[in-house]
Amino acid sequence: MAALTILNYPDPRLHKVAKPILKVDDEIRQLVKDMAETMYAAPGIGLAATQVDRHIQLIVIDTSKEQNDLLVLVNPNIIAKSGEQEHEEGCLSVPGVYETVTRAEAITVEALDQHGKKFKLNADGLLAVCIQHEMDHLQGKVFVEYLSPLKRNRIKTKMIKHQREIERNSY
Ligand code: K2U
Ligand code: ZN
Repeated sequence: MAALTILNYPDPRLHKVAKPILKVDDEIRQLVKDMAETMYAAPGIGLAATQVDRHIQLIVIDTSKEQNDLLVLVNPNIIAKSGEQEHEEGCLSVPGVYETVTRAEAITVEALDQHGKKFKLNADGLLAVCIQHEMDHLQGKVFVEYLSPLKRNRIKTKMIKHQREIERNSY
């Protein structure tokens, strides 16, 4: 198992659009294990492959209290959505920033599991928020893009300073 490096906003690689996975094989299953380890260690309740610089349609999520109920979504598609909810969101690629975002209250998502088996999932509340947040990542979208340009630019400046600090401390 390996903990992976999470890209930090405004890294341009976070804006790459992920490609569909054509074969769910052992290499994908190993990436699932590594992403899950990275997510739990962060800690977080979701992680998209885009965030670890792998531009394929793969998401891991665990919204359980015990952090022992991993959900893996390969090539996910939202086939239905309803209602609206406002929720405070964070992002492992934008550390220390929490802002309210409006998203669909309930969704139905179709995906493959880590063995390539198709499944359908109805989600609402926090799970629906998390799936929509992660699917945005696969489209190259970071949640700060829902904020005003003023707020987004302040966050970008803060994150660039944060990245320079990380690089300064790593020498
Ligand atoms: O994409 C990510 O960076 C993972 C997010 C998923 C998430 C975003 C917004 C709302 C819920 C989940 C991280 O897990 S952010 C950290 C976090 C942890 C617990 C609850 C909310 C956010
Ligand atoms: Zn995120």
